[in-house]
Amino acid sequence: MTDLTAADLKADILRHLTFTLGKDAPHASLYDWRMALSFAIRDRIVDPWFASTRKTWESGHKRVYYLSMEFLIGRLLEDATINLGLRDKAEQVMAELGQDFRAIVEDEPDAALGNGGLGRLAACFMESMATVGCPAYGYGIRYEHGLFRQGFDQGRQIEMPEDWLTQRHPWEFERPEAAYTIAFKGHVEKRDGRDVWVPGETVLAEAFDTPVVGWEGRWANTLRLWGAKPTRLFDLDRFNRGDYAAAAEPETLARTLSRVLYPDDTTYQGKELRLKQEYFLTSAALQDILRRFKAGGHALRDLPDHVAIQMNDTHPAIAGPELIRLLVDENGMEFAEAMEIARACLGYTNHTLLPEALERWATFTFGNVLPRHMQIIEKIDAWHRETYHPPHWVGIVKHHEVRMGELAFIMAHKVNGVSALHSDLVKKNLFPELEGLHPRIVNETNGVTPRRWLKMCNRPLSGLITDTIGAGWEADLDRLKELEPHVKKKTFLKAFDGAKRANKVALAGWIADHCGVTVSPDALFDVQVKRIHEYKRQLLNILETIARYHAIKADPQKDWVPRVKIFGGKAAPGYVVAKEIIHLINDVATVVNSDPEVGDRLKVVYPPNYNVSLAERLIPAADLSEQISTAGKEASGTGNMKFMMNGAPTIGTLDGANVEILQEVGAENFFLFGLTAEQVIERRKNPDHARDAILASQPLQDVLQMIAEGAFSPGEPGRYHQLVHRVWHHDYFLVAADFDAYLAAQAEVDIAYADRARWLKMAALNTARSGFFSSDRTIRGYMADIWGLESAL
Ligand code: 26V
Repeated sequence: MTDLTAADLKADILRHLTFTLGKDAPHASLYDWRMALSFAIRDRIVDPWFASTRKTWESGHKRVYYLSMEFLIGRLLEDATINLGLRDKAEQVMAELGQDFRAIVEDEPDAALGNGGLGRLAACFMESMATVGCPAYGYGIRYEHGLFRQGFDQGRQIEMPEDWLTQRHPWEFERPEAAYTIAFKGHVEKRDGRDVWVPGETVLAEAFDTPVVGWEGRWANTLRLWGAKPTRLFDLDRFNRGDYAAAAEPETLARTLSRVLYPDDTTYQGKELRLKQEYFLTSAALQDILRRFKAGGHALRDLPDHVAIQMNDTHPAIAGPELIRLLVDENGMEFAEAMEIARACLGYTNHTLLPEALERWATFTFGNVLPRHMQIIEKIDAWHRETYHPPHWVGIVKHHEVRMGELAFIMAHKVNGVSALHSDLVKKNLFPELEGLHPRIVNETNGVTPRRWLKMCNRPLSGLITDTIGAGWEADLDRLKELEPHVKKKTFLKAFDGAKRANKVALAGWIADHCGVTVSPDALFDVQVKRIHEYKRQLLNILETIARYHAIKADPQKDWVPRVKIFGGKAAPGYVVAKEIIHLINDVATVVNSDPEVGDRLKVVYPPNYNVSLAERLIPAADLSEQISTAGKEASGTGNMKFMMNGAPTIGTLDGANVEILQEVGAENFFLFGLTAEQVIERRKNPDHARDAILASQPLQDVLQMIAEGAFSPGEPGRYHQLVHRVWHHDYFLVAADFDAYLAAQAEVDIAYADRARWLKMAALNTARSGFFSSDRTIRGYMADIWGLESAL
């Protein structure tokens, strides 16, 4: 940790304000102060960063390369100050300079270079790899526009461009010298018996490095994001002919590659630009990896001793064929040896079982964009057939499609799922034949970084934890177990309650300011935040909300436990059904919140534009964590872990990592309901499962009738006819079948919440037993089981 004094820090900030920003303090804006502070903090990361790099070079330590199309990093300033042990000093110094630290922190744009879970996991992993001293590079794309900004127009989602890069990004270092040519298209020729790719297009990938510092600044790694640039800046011939717009075409074309993140993480579409982005990232990364490896003076056959490459889902699965191409075409290695080396280096993480999200490319598109890789893939497929004799329906290229899951599986020495249940389903349902031929599936249950998701976002609670068990739990999260003996003490529970309440009061203020809704901090804050998807069943939650509303109206005098239902999340722009659910939630909010008879008994709020920063605000203030996906569909979930750490019990199904949360926290501290993954499959065999469930449930009938009659769409009763029809007749995610069980579980929640002592104990035990879900534990698992390396600390 840096021993920088407050006076030093202040001098650094003022120096940057003057010499980097060119501003005189009396004229500096919030932006200027943020930049000055960020640069002063960044200066402090550089030392551990260089030291870590130097140490890795000198010891010849193996390195991990994490390839991901998404890194959902969020804001970096406060996180960096915390890991450097400078947070409180920074706050104090800024106050001395007349600046509000919180305002400065919140002025930073939220870097949303990812869709959801997969991208946020990559960001948590970067921080944990730095914390545990795992030498690593993250490789991704420096999207000019991250995930769209969400707004609501009369309850409907609208999408606006996100522009985090319109301001200067103080954390990155541009590396014009680290640039690689990325080729596309063209054809393959035979020359002297060798296959030679003659590309039709090229672009440049230029590196931008962001240092990622771990807890106490003991280690720092690099997040290297690639920006696309034209290999030829300008078409001078066209310019001279007076065609000025066309002259700039190469530039426009190239930049398109790193222009925008694909916002649809639910349905796979075989778009050429997406394939090009995937290859752009992967080829740049692999060229960089081989360059660094060669600079270390090693022979290529020793690559697996020095290099572990992790593919975050199949998006970078072209890494297999690309590595073979580089080894064979550019370094003269034989195919068989190249295969062996590539497989020893590569690992593949699967993050979804949803068939519609599994990547497959038409061989026509693939062969057109990457003709040489298409040849190599066919060769790999043939090699696999001849070596393992799989059944005829198993393979990489089938029905004129390249299946990226199979490609990734075959090219990796280890394949992993992201929770115990999910890994099991990957084995049994996704790759049963391949796993039978050559077993390689392991489990690495996800985790989240407790520095951001507890220490930073929940100061009242993390302060209490430190006061109770002492410092150091941040990097040794199992120590939260030491809270358990205190959970019996009234004084501790009271302090725990106080911390939660402080967060709820703060959130209530924010909701009043930003959503125009008044909520009582005494109400139970019931939170469901995640991408909107049918399988995540936000619909189940809003139907229960309507049932509650209906019941309150029927019996307003009953002793209701007041609730605030909080929703957050974006729908993919083309996902019509998800957008309809958003609209319904907003419509229900309008009706419920303006019903004077309901008052504080029920409120519904849906702040727009859920992102990492909003998660940091909502999760610490949550009383109840909604994790209600159809069993068998949520690979793991990571939001569920964040809620648990912050002392919010889960209402949830036996899905993803909920299973392990339940196991850790104990059934008495978890509101379990719903069909299991096996029962889901059984139930679907009855074609009338939804109808049967609806007819057996009066509350559900009432709810569906209210919606159908236009109770929430007064001017337009037909607005939700399709939605209601789908529940009756096409309820693939079993909302109806699980409805009554969910209602009952919610009633249990009310009873438990009304018993203050019982609730506080449950909440505190959730925090105390969340140690397993630190991403430090996850990373140590990958290091031991997949990457084969030890900490360099
Ligand atoms: C798929 C696609 C399809 C092609 C176009 C762009 C795109 C972008 C992302 C995805 C994959 C989404 C998979 C995903 O995010 N899975 C989530 O991973 C989390 C971390 O392992 C896990 O906690 C969630 O349960 C899982 O849904």
